[in-house]
Amino acid sequence: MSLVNLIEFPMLGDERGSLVALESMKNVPFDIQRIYYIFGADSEKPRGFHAHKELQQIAICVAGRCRMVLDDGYTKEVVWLDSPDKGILIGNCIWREMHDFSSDCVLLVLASHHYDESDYIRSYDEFLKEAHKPFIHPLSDVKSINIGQDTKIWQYSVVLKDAIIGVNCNICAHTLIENNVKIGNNVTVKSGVYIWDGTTIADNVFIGPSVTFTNDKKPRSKQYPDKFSKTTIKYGASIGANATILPGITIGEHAMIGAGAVVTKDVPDYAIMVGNPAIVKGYVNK
Ligand code: T46
Repeated sequence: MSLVNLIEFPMLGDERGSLVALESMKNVPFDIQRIYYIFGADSEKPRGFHAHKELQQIAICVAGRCRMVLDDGYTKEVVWLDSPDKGILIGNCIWREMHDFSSDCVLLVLASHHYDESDYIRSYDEFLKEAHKPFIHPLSDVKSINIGQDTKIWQYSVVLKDAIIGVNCNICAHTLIENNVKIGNNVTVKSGVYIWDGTTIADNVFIGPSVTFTNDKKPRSKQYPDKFSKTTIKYGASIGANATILPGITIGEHAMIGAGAVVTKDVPDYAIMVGNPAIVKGYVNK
């Protein structure tokens, strides 16, 4: 999706000249709380260099032109503002810079909130942190604060306090992650997966929907083993939908576990496992 969200305002012109009307919640998608304008800006002195936590704005060059740079922490885009009937909508958490003001430039800005310095993020590093902060869906229950940047945790997922989840993971809806669980970076956990104490999942692992992990070889209600068996899924392994991983198993790097397989023994690196009990069907190459 482009960062440049231009709004074209209808020109209500006639032979006497042009007129543009800006109306809250009509052609301006927020309540206008403040209007300011920048003029007499020095073309050699760029402005902006900040983002806002909440503020939404529309900037319109009602005279002259300037070059705006927008940055969402992933990509940058450049747009020339040079027309009084064209406004750019700048959402929250977008870094903006204004450059190359023409001497006649008047930059009009409509803002969704009153001026509040505490809403500014003026350090680029702080902005990047904010832009890449994990997304925790409001319908999830995430107690851990050890969730890496760019990770997403979706609806009806429960993550207990001591779980550790790396960067850029996708933890889909309806998952449970217990305390003594360590998940690396770039891991996908599809829906319906419960990850119990004693499980370590390395970087780039894919866990398909409804994969079943276990950590107790002889489960009895209200009788607990001295310690729960450990499960280790190594770098780049994939586990197909509905596979069951019995307690104490290590799955090797890049291994591929077929859908519905029941894994009863450690899996070598690169092995393709299928069936119940799962057997080596072949090997994937790098
Ligand atoms: C933005 C870009 C497009 C106020 O007291 N009230 C105000 O409403 C505004 C906008 C600014 N100020 C004070 C704060 C500073 O002491 O005016 C001074 C200059 O503001 P700033 O350095 O933030 O100006 P720009 O041109 O770098 O940025 C402005 C807006 O602040 C900002 O929200 O998105 O224009």
